[in-house]
Amino acid sequence: MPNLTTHFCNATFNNPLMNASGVHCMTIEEINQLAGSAAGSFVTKSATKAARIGNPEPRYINLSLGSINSMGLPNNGLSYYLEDAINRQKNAPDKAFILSVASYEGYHEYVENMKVIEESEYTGLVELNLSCPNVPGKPQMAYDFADTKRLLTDICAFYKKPFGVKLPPYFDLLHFDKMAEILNQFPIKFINSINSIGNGLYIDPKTDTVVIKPKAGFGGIGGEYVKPTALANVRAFYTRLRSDIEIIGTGGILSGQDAYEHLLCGATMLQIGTQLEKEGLTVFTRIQTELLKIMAEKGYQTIDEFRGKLKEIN
Ligand code: RRO
Repeated sequence: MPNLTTHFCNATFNNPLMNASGVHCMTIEEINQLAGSAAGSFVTKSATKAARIGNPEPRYINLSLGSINSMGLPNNGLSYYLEDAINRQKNAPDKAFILSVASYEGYHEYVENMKVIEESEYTGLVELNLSCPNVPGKPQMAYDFADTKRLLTDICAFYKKPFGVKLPPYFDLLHFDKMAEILNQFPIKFINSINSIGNGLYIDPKTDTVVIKPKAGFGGIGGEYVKPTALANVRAFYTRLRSDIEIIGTGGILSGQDAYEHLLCGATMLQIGTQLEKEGLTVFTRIQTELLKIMAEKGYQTIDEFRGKLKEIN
């Protein structure tokens, strides 16, 4: 019988499945439910310095092929998630998870937030979200290559704990080359690829109306729509990043086959956003069962036997 044991950033997990940040991780109650679920680990809602209520509703809509959102970084503030993370580390030191941190104000808030974490007792993993597409007037940091390099330079000058970056999708091979070249210069432990595909538009055919209120209906697209883009991003970075930088594959994971494909492209952990929102916490057991079945059919005992081994046509 195959097993899904996963090693990621010096920690061991029963399986590679996690929530994607933003789904089921806003409150300590939701985080506790994730921690007690069949997921191998979890990530918290991207936190800003101050708590935020986010954009006006409706701001998240499930679609038949995925979802569209313009949440606008609603969260309970960094100190809420950081205090909870410190408590969790004390109570269950062998259960690793990821604290997600973002910025509403821009460049300087990213630096300030990382300073707060560096000076805290928390020593676990941090995901620096460089790709929120939904703050009106604020571009996605990781689409600005020069600013991303400057920000990582500033942060790495003082930040000495393990961290990774959440990236937006890229669509050009030169952009993969450029971003990988930047990331390879820094002691990051992982990347998470991809965030939602920013600024899509969905129209209700019955009413000729957009379906979310913020930003005239423009929002981040997730789910089935984004799987080919997500797989391409995971693969592109797997083949370009230093081998010690691990990859969290996110985007379009609805089934064991989708999970298998992300692993084949080189992902180590796997995050589920839209499908978790649609199906609830039982998604984790279902996808594990489906993935184990695929592995058994292909004769694999462990994920390490096939991770990254996507075949090309010669
Ligand atoms: O809160 C959001 O609007 C949001 C964030 Br921070 C993100 O990183 N990705 C997304 O699709 N929505």
